[in-house]
Amino acid sequence: MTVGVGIIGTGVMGSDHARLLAGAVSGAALTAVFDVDQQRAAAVAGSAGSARALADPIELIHDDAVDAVLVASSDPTHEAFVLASIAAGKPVLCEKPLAPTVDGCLRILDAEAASGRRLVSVGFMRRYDPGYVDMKTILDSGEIGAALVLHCVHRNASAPASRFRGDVITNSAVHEIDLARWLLDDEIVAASVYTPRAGATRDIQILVLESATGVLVDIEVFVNARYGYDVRCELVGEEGSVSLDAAPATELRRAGMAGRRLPGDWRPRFAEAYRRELQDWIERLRNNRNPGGADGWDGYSATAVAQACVAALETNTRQEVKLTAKPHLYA
Ligand code: ISE
Repeated sequence: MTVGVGIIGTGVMGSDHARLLAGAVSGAALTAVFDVDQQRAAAVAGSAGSARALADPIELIHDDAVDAVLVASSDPTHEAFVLASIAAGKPVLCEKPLAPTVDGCLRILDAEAASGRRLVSVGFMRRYDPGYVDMKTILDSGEIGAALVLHCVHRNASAPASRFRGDVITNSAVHEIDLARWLLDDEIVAASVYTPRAGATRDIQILVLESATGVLVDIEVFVNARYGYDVRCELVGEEGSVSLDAAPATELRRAGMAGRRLPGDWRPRFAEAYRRELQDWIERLRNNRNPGGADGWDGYSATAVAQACVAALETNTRQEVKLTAKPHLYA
């Protein structure tokens, strides 16, 4: 069975997913796309064989050629499209965040629980990155003992001027928030946020998260680092540590220097993670298995922690994260 996928939103990520579905993922066919920019949608449809550009996102969700929906539109629109997909009984992979507000995420959890089926996946693609998977395997094997501290660095070369304050957390650091929960298999219970030079710039922030079992997570997120896209992390355990450096593994030596070339943004760095994420989504749909990767609960929990971080930033206080009881569907 080939899974027909419809994509809502064909900007940076939507068009990248379209390219992967059309050329690098087996068992899937891109059948329909929608974008508020109809020309952009038509161009993406044209580059992916027989896909049609539709004029209405809800029509796309209900289209007979669409077995599963991929939501890659702007963050505030996610909730409505995920809810409409659940109402249509169709599996939906939503780019992060599941919804920007905690209430929006809770409405999605309620709708999914009422449908009685696991339909929702959230695009926290780092869970599929071979380096992070290796880190988790090492931690789970017990080789470095119990986790104590997770240090993370997340730098973007640049970010639009409109992106400051909370967006730095909800759009960028949210990846590390999900990663920490997944790697440690633990929930985050409290958050504090610091900015250098008495808050003169909010392009760079340090988030300190506390997990339920007492692990500390520090995240430096810097959205205007200028020199390139740079994501690193080190997990310190009682008996050793495991670290993940910036890709690629190759080192260039010339003109008196040795180093790695850094990409301009996240797409080259996480290309394999995106491909594996989509392949796994399709494979599980074809075999009638529950989706893998981040589920609705993970999407909700990441947004709850991100919002606590935003409140910590705004109020300069340590914020506790209070999660609702985990619904049985996600047990
Ligand atoms: C972007 O939206 C992403 O999702 C990237 O993975 C992340 O590294 C970047 O900071 C975000 O702006």
